[in-house]
Amino acid sequence: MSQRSLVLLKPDAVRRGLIGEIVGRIERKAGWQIAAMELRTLDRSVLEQHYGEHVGKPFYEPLVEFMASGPVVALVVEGERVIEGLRTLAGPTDPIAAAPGSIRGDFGSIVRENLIHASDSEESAERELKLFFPGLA
Ligand code: IDP
Ligand code: MG
Repeated sequence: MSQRSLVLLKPDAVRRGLIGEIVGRIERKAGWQIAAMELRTLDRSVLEQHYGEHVGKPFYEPLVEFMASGPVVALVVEGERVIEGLRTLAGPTDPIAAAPGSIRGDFGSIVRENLIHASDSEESAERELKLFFPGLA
């Protein structure tokens, strides 16, 4: 079941020099391909659409501010069950609860600054890919 997922390496990952480490983990999964990858600084309107489901929650404003605080790396990852697989690779939202071996479990300690975003379903992936890579076939 080949799928596509949108991944963002968040500003903390870029600032801490973890791009290579995290992209390397994704690259080493058998059969997965990086279909697109770009360093970019996100503006508020993109973030408001991306995180629309969280509007009104107490963590929403600081999250949007954090995500706009520096460049992110946006990637499209393609391959067998990448949506579920990338969520497993990332670990759960709270890095302290994330198992060692996962990206969040190995490198994070703060919920907001949890290094990586990965689409959580096929519907989210479709919406997020359109938002971040509208030109992709
Ligand atoms: P996910 O990234 O694991 O899918 P979501 O619940 O969709 O997690 O939340 C989106 C992002 O918002 C998280 O990755 C994290 O950066 C931030 N976040 C979520 N819950 C909290 C919280 O309780 N405090 C601070 N930041 C949060
Ligand atoms: Mg989410």
